[in-house]
Amino acid sequence: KPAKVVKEALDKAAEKVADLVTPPVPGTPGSAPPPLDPPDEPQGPLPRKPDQASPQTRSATGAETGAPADAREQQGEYLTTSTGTRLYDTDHSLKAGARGPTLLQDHHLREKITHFDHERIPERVVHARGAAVHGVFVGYGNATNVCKAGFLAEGVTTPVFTRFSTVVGSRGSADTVRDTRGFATKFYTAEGTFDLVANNIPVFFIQDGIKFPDIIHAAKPHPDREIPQAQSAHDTFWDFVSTHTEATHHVMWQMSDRAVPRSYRMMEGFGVHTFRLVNAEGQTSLAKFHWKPKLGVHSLLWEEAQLIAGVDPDFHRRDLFDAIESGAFPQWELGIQVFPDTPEQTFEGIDLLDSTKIVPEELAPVQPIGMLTLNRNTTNYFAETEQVAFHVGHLPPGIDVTDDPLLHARLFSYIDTQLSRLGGPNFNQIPINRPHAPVNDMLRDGFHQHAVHSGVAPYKPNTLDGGCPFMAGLETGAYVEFPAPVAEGVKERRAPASFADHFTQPRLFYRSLSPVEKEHLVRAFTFELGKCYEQAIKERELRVLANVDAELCALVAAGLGLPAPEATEPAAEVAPSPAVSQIGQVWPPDGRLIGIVVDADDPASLDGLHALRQTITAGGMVPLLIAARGGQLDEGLVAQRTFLTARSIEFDALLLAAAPPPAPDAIPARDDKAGAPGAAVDPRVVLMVQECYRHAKAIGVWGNGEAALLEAGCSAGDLGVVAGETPADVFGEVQTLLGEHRVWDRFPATIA
Ligand code: HDD
Repeated sequence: KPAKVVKEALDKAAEKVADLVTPPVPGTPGSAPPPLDPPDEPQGPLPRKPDQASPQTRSATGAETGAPADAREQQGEYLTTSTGTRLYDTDHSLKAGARGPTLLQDHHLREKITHFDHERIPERVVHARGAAVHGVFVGYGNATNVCKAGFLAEGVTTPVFTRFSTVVGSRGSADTVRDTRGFATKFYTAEGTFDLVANNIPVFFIQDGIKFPDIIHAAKPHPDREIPQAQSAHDTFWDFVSTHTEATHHVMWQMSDRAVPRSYRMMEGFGVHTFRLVNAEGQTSLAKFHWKPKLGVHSLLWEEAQLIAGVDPDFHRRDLFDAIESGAFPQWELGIQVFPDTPEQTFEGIDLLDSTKIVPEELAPVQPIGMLTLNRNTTNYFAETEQVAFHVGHLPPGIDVTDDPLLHARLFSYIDTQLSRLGGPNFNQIPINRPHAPVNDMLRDGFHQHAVHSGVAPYKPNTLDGGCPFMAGLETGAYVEFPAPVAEGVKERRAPASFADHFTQPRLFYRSLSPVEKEHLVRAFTFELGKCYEQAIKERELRVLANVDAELCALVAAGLGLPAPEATEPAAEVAPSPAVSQIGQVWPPDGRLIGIVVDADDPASLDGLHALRQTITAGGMVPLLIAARGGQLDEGLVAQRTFLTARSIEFDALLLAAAPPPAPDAIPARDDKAGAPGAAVDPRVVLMVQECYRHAKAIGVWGNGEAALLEAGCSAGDLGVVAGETPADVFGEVQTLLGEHRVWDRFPATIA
């Protein structure tokens, strides 16, 4: 009898489950509205876009895994639990009846929510906001006389992963804030990973790493209200740098255009420290690493950067991903400045162990030694960009450290930070961090251990595992620290006397800038100090600037409405370093975005656009048609932007093929203003022209376009405004103007 009862209960339950598993018939009472176009059975994975390959992976012991073992296709599989049990419903928790309480036994519910609760990991304490992509590095072979690292040999191709970042902001902060940019590259070399953890500014705030928490605490938002986000324009930052004058050189770069790059693709990178290179004969040289972008170094204007922070906070990461997706792969040459490895470790009187000093490129030219090409976007931001872990101590044989006290603190800090960020000591087993060189370490166990180590003797010496692993020697590729002499002396907390000059190089920087760059720098200082509340901080920073350059100090003081103090330090004369300036050269316009305003209702404004688009694309640039509405305009011509979605900041140059009347969604201005009801031109087009003009961008006009130009208060005779009968007449000259990035002469600087 009991057996019969059990069977009946089971049969009943089976019926219920069958009910549950049968999908409800859409449209029947009680059923939810059907999702839009749902696939009703598992499908094969969608074809990948070429840039969506998974990260290269190796097993934890370095063996190739072939198809990435950790890659998980989402499409085409049944939904399962994390242990592989197939699921029939993920939308409803298991309840005692449709309106009853949720049951604790619902493993899927608990697993799903628990995992979600733990999805976030601590963001990086600095450089939290970043974007990263894959690429390759090819050595030129000319560095082998100074460095034996195999990846620098001629034609050797090394996979790389490069992460760009801002320093101060949180993960969700805007890209275009005024800040130093990180430029960290992981080279997966055959001799072990090399991480070049660089910045886009060649000097650092501090000379000794023990001060890193101080500068970062000062730069981060105020501890009481946690504002401002990702800004240096606040009291604690200026309080610190005005009292800590070794920061002055870095502050000068940070107030310059370098701190608001136009694109990650248009930034230089600097290893900052001096490294020691060792060649195959064991001879050493000292060297500084540089990244030189193929597209030149270009910046945003401050007003643009501020607008972008609101209009498109993802501007830099979008730019990088779009460029790579369109096949415009950004490139940089890796270069080195090489210095003799003398006991003094100075060059032309400059202390090579002082990370607040540059060696002007005019004194020690940057010699190109290889080419970096970034050519593949990430597949999964978290798995790759968030979990990548760089370390300045990841060095291959041939590259060694010097005694720079900033570098030494970094050698400790980077491994330590990953322990809390990535949850344990096995972070180098995460796919993006796995070396491409074979790994045979004796590190064991710990959180998130992925390797299944065999053997019983992870110690040395041993006999039980046949003495394995063995030690390599110089001939078998061992990393042998160069036996550099250790400075004689006593233990002391003191900097060398040569670190004491805090003003000569800031002066060198200022005097090396072109007038327009000086003007931007003055405005940046005035803006940032103008945001401080404490009068004493502003006055103290003016005293710092007085020791840099009297003109700079006077201009900033005038902007703040304060008296300019006198210098208190003797000012050494300096020879300018033109290499520091980013203006005055001509660069390829590749990857620039060209906005073209057309009138969807005026077919004449589309004349010649097919050919124009081809010319722009063939020149490596991206044409974007802007019209009152989206969609098809003509055969093969689609409006990619509308007056609602477009803003001037997206375009490097603006072309006007029309003067479109106000669209129905335009907000009318006051009757006497441009864009008022009945006004000739849509107010957003007028604004676009005015902003492009203010931001010294090239403007091209033909056909009715001139009417839009006039409505914006500009004219065909203005500098950098190119007028003609047809697109073909106009674009050539616009492209030439783009080579200099902006029409700098439109607003001549007031500084000499
Ligand atoms: Fe640092 C991250 C660059 C000094 C401690 N640093 C970090 C990143 C870059 C730099 C590009 C982001 C790496 C990534 O994308 O994951 N840092 C520099 C440069 C420095 C410098 C060029 C000076 C020349 N850093 C520095 C010092 C210390 C640190 C002096 C500590 C004593 N840096 C860190 C860190 C971070 C970091 C806390 C945060 C996340 C990480 O390391 O992985 O350990």
